[in-house]
Amino acid sequence: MTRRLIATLVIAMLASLTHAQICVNEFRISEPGTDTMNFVELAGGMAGGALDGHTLLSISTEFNPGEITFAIPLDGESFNADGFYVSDQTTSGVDYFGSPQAFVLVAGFTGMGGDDLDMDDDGVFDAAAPWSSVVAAVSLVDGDDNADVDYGFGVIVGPDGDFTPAHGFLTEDCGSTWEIGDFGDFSGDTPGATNVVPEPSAFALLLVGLVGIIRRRR
Ligand SMILES: [Ca+2]
Ligand SMILES: [Ca+2]
Ligand SMILES: [Ca+2]
Ligand SMILES: [Ca+2]
Repeated sequence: MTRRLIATLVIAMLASLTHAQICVNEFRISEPGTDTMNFVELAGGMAGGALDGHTLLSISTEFNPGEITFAIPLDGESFNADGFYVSDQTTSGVDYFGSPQAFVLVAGFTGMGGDDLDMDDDGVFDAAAPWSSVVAAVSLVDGDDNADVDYGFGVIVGPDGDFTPAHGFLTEDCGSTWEIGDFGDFSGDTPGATNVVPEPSAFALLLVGLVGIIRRRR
């Protein structure tokens, strides 16, 4: 291998590392009673990687679609040693609405919280979006009669019956399959740590076994 080729390969490797596949990995937006445990978890970052220049947005996709309901600047923040970053309610002070919204991690944000990117609510941003790039995004939907808007962020999670999922997580960190968690049970919440698919309970396994027996008898 020539030195030039080796240098090119090293540069390509470094580029792929600095642009590690960052994802929105888990979220909680509601719970019984007063919300205290809202969070959005990012994963796939470099250990200790800085989030300077990045902003976490919540963009409404149902009521006044296109409104940047929350804009959380991440300057000074960084991924932990395992590549996770959690924006939680305690530190951000943000209590997300329990309605359809998109979580969008952007770089180079030039807008403000409260900006409405879609004044005529036609599902298309009225002007160039106020950021330089989308790093990761996920859209939450519900199952009610109010149409949800899809701004094309790619990944859609929900509905949970008629509701917006209160808790959602990828079954593998930065994988491709979302699972909807429980509204009132936080035992499956893993902010800042690897996502875990809960083991089915003994009762659920018993039910599965019974269904199998009934099916075999038919
Ligand atoms: Ca709007
Ligand atoms: Ca529009
Ligand atoms: Ca809806
Ligand atoms: Ca997690």
